[in-house]
Amino acid sequence: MDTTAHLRIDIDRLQHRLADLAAIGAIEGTEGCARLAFTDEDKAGRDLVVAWMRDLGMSVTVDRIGNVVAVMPGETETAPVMCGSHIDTVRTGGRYDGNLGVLAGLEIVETLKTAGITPERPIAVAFFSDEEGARFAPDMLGSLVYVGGMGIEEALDIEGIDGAVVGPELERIGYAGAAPVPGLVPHAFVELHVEQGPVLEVEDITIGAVDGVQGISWTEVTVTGQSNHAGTTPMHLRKDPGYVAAACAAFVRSLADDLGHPQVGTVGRVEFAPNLVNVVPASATFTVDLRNTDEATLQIAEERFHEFLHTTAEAEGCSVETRTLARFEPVIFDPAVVQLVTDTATELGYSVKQMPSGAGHDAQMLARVCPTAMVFTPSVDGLSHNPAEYTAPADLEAGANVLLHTMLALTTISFEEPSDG
Ligand code: HGY
Ligand code: MN
Ligand code: MN
Repeated sequence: MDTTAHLRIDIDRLQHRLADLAAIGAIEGTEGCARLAFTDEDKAGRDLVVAWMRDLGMSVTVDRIGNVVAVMPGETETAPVMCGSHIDTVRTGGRYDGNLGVLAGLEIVETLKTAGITPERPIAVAFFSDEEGARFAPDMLGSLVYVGGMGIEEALDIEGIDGAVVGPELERIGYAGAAPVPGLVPHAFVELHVEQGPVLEVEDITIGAVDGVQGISWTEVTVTGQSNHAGTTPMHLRKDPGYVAAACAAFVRSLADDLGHPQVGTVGRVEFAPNLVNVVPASATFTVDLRNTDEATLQIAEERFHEFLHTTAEAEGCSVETRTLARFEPVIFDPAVVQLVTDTATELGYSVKQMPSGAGHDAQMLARVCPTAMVFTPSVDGLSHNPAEYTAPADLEAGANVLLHTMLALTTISFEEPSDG
């Protein structure tokens, strides 16, 4: 007799935690919040979530890159089924991006404890450091280190957009933990996350069973020309990096249009120096974010961009330096776990579709070490990385219930080890 089939999460309790966390770094006049990685706001958010983890009687570990893993004991002392996400945000963050996946995990633990249920396997709830990568690139830094995709010394040396360095910032906020990396390999990993795009809402579907994540390419470009007088310098004598940056931004748009869906391209950060109204810039630094579900097409996009950049800069008499900030190939999630999410949503009476993720997520890193999938809930107007980000309570509840029952199923499912033959 399945004693857990009737279990459902408490949406009011989940929404209260979402609101309490969103109050840290709150963006005035909005529902959103700003907690860039390893800032004081991030520390305050971490301290609040760790306190909730401890209040739930979970054992909490902090590793060397500041990832936090809390564990609810199971009947057996085996590898845990893990859920989680991130609680750092971008500067124009919404209250659900990342936070939902972590707080729904705590809600699941509280639901089980309230029902007096001990799962067969331990249940772990994690938040990974610096998922956004907005202050310290690359994105998904904490989970990348957690799975051994980057060495800890290299990660601790990363310099941010404000000149701060990861290692000293972790020390400063008190999250330079002792737990080793790579971290404990979970039995399986499931991440609940808002879709951050329009698909579920447009198709009026409640749950996304996410089957993969598109490839990501982040490049920082620095174009150097010659600062000069904006009034006296004839146009044909200029070496204007500002013009090169602007031409590149326009090219990124036309490149995405030319390659067609699902190719996307964004110039999100631009800095001119000396950034003054009457000075032809000396230099321009900008970022290019290219993404595609197909690796070969993503490489074509990168090649075409770099060709345009160098041709344009050379014609303008400027020099160019580029730095790769992040480069992750597309990821396919474990079909068995994706199907489990799909079946669980259906059994709970929710409409569901299998779909890829346009955004990067910690799950794409955990997929390197264990069977992994994601659960999406709709984003109103497809909006995210915007304080007006919103998901309706009924959809939050649906996503958390699908996560609850997917996690419970995973505590009893064994994945046959890959055959040696
Ligand atoms: O950039 C991303 O896709 C994620 O929000 N870090
Ligand atoms: Mn996120
Ligand atoms: Mn995000």
